[in-house]
Amino acid sequence: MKIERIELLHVRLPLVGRFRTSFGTATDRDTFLLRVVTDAAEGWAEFAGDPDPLYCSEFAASAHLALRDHLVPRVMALGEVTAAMVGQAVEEIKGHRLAKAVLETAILDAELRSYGMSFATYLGSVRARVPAGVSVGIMDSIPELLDAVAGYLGEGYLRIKLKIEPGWDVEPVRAVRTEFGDDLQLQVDANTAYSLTDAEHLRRLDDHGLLLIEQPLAEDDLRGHAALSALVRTPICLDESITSARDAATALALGACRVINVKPARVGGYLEARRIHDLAAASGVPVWCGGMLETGVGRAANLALAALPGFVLPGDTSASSRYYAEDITEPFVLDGGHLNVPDGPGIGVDVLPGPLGRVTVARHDLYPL
Ligand code: NPG
Repeated sequence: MKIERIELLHVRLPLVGRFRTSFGTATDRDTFLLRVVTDAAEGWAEFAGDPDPLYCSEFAASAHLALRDHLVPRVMALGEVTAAMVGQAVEEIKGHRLAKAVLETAILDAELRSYGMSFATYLGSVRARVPAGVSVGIMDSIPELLDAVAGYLGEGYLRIKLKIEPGWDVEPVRAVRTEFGDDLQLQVDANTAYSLTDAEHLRRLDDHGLLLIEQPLAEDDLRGHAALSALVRTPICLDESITSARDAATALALGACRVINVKPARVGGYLEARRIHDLAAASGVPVWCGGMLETGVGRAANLALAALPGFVLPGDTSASSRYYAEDITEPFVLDGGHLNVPDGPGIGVDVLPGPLGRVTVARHDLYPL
C-alpha cells in the first residue's frame, strides 16, 4: 500500500455535560482526526489526547509536530507500507505514543478496508457485542452524583466508574453503594491524585466491594503501587503507568497491579494493546478497555479491542450519547447494556461529512507538506 496523502483535521465537539476528573474539567472534546489516503483505500483515526498535557505528557499540538516532523517522514520513507511496519519505523523516536498510535491506526484502517476485513477480525475478537460501563465525573454534591448514576443505570449501563480525588472518595462511594445495592459493579479512578501516605485512607474503600481502584498514585510510581497493593484488599488497576507491554510485564512482576486498563493510544496503538492483552491473558490478569472521550471514530476501534477474550471486565466503552448530542459517525447505541462491535471493513464506521464539517475548526496537510 502506498500512502498518497495524510491530512490532520482539528475538530471540536461540545460535550453534553461537563466532565470533571482529578486533573481537570472538560466541556468539549478538542482533538484531531487523521485521514490517510492510500492507493488502495482511505483510513481514519482519532488522536486520543487533549489540548493540555494534564492526563499525560502529550497534547494535541505536540502530537501535530511529532507527526509532521518526525513520524510521518519516517513512515513515508518506507515506500510500501503496512500497519505492522509502522511501530518499527518510528521506534527510534522516544515517547509520543499517542501520536504514534493515531498514525498506525489510520494506516491500519486503510489497510483493512483495502481487503474488506474488520478491526475485530484482525485483532481476534470473540464477541459480537460488549458490556458497557460508564465513567462518572466528580460532582458538586452527593445528591447530584446519585441522580447521575441513577440516570446511567436507567439507560442500562452495567458498570459504574466513579472519578475520585482527595475529598471526594469514600463518601461518594458509600453513598452510591448504599443507594444502588451490593450487586452494582462499581469501581473508582483517581488519575494519580494520591500518594502512598494516603494508604490508610484508601483502605477505607475496602468496605465497599469495589471491583478495583484505578491509578491511585503517580504514573512513574510502580514501587508505591506495589506497596499500596499489599496494604489494601481492593485490586489496584493501572492506567497511566502502563505505556507498553514491557511496562505491563514489569508492573505485574512487581505486584504493582492486579488489573490493567488497556488504552490503545497510551501504549502506542492497537498492536501493542493486543500484546498487553495477550500477556495479561497468559498471566491470568483481567484487562478492560479504557476510553478518552472518543468520538465514534476512536470508539469503533476500541469496541473491537474490547471484544478480545481477555477483556473480562466491562470497559469505558459507553454509548455516543454519553458525551455527544451529535457524533461524527453513526452513533453507538446501548442495547441491553451492551454495544455492538462494528463488523464492517476497517473500524467499521464512516465519518459523516455533515457532522464532520460542523465540528472541523482547521485542516493541515502532513503529507505532502
Ligand atoms: O468514557 O471515554 C470515556 C472516558 C472514560 O474516564 C474516562 N477517561 O482517566 O480514563 C480516564 C479518563 C480520561 C478522560 C483520560 C480524558 C484522558 C482524557
